[in-house]
Amino acid sequence: LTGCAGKQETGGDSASVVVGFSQLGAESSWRIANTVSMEQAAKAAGYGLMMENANQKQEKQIDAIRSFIAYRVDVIVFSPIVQTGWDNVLAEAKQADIPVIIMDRMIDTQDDSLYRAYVGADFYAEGVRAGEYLIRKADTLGADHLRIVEICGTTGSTPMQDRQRGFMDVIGKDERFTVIESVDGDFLQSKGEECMRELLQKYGTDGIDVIYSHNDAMTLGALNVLEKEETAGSKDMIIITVDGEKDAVDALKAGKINCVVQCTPHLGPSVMKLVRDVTAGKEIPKVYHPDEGAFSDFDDLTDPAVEGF
Ligand code: GYE
Repeated sequence: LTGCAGKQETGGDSASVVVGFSQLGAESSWRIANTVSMEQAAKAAGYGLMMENANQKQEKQIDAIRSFIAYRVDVIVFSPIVQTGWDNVLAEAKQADIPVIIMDRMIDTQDDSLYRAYVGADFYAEGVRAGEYLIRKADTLGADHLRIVEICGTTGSTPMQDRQRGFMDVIGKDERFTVIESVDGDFLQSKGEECMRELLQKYGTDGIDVIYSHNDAMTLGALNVLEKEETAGSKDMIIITVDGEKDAVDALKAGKINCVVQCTPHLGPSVMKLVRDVTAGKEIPKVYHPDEGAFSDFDDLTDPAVEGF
């Protein structure tokens, strides 16, 4: 087992399937819940899970995938931090005849024989939901000029690109809306705070009407900054966020956030079902998107279905 020191193995026995899982990091509650979902689903299926956490470094993910190939795991699962730069290592996996399942974020490649399946959210649809909420809100308020700041996730990642594209496709041609700035918050709460501080310095609370943030961690960071500001008498901004972690849903119920677009981290069971089918030699679907929706201040927020993860 050279080169496999420090890997975490759970469940299964020597006769069972071993899944090599490269997680991209631990940047948010979403990610942590996703890791737990993978661990629990592997355990429930009786599979060994060899997991490596890359701490937001693509090179570490590539190293992990190479070590899974060397170890000859049965299936490789990974959540790519960014979209590009995977072709070589995936060609090595293919060469070694090890099926690859991409989970959560997607890759950008010309050769879709490099992976067997993709399981993850339709991030474009999430961006569309965020935009549709904003249109409805503007209609309700009768607003004719709304200045938007966008706090983006990790540059080059699928959720960042598609949440932006979906949103812009809905609001971009509507003259009531101007995106005055898009900043990179890297999906981190600390960066969300930093971005909000800088945006406030530049525009003041009076210069910003809408915050569209690509994940809850950054939104909660921004809220921390705004809450301090509020004591100095700031106005109400329309805040739209994505994920649906408990703290964000609670903030929605408390009236601090206006819309939470859902993105489920609970992908483990779907992934393990594909692992079962692919190791049994069955055909598997190439793309699987979980069902998702959104909660907002247009909904009855006392409904028990309005719940975070
Ligand atoms: O929205 C964010 C996390 O890739 C969908 O990554 C995931 C995103 C999620 O850091 O909170």
